[in-house]
Amino acid sequence: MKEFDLTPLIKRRSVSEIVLDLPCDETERVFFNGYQTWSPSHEEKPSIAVRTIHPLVKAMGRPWGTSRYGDGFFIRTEHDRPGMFHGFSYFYKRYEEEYLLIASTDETNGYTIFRYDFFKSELSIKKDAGMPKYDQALHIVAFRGGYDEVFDAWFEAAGIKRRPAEPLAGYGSWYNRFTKITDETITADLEGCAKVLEPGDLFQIDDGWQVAVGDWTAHPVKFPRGMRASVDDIHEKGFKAGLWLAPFGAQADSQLVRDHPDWLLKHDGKPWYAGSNWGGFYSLDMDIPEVRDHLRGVFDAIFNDWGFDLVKLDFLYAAAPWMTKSGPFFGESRGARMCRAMDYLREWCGNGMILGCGVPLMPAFGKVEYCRIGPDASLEWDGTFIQRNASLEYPSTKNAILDTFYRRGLDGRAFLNDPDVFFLRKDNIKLTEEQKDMHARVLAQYGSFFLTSDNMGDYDEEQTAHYKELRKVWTDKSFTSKKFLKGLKD
Ligand code: 9PG
Repeated sequence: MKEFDLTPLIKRRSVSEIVLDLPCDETERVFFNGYQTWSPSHEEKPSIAVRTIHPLVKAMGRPWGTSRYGDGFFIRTEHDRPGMFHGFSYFYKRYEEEYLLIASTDETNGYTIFRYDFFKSELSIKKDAGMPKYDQALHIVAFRGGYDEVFDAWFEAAGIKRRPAEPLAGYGSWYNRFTKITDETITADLEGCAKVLEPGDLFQIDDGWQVAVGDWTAHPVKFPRGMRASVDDIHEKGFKAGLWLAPFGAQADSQLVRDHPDWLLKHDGKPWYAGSNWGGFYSLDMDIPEVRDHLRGVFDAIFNDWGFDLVKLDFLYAAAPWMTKSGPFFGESRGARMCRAMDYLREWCGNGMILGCGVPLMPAFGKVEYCRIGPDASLEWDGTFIQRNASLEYPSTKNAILDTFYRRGLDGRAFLNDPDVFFLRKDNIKLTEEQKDMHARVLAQYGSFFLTSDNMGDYDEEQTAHYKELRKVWTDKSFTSKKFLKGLKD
């Protein structure tokens, strides 16, 4: 496919920015890719006001770092202003089935940030560059055509190939028991899964197994047998074993923070607080050689001593909130830093499979086998009132469905998309039967990961049959209705 020539649209340009004259009308839609995994990434009517966090709420959330999950601490937006959009690494506008895709071919020198002003008909494309000693240039391409055509052309032009991997179905422990997992609950869930899942499926242990975030050893009371014993049990049932961790995070009350306060990433001389989870956590500075040695050792234990097949690497955004402020990479941009973090992870994990999560997407392209492409599924349809208003990256089944659909172009090109889990259970869930079914069908159709977080041992015959039917949709991609978009969107 031939590149689309943007030259006639250029209003102004410099090395690191292009401003295009790009009128849009109400019959067209624009797509902006959110900062990271959990960020809303939807097609929108160009004249609407997208959701932003109220400035007062943002200020109130400061002690909890509520804007540090997303780009709210470094991107300025005007609250409630219609016709203003921004996003990262790729953008498209659509008229019916024709797409104009403008996308970055290289983020190793920084993020490509798209900002659109509908009322001015202006699209600015700007490199979030580092200091002048680093390449400041935009690297973009544009294509016009059908959805798959333009995405194929982009990945071809960028020379990005996904890592070979197979789609995975299975179970993840988070969305039922959350951190309240123990050797007993894992064993019980494993027995339940063995009744419904198939050999080769994934059984993934999520947050809650460790002593603390930062202290990546099995919790001695919750997992007295150690993690190797769980892996052996999982393998015995014929499943692949997965383990969650947040390698660039350290919770405030961890042993790591007590022993090595010097390992924390500093910003303006203070440790960078990366979010409120686990009573608050900090970022580790990967430019400290001891931090890299430590993490290399953590992955060595997980893959080689304990025998896990896959790691779910979460809260990865914490590695690169700012331009690098010290060390040999002084002055590199935040996007460059994030790309480098992904290279380290790839190196430390060797050929072990990685599921990326909480990560700016393009730095993960071709680096991880699987990547979460949306927010956490929530037990209520659209999160809680506080969650909805505090952050854009909040757990929401509704937003999980939308991101799954609107980021489907990445699936099988950048990595295999993980749209997060679905639910068929009847207890500990506030979704209606209809919502659960629609959610599961959209995930089955547009995702390559197909996990539930139910205790499958509790499924009755009807639920088991429902699971099997959905699983067939997942393998055959036989669900075609787009009715779910009605009611979620215009
Ligand atoms: C474990 C969980 C699960 C889940 C991940 C991630 O914006 N937030 O406050 C926010 C917190 C947690 C979170 C997502 C967003 O969940 O996506 O699958 O592994 O961590 O702690």
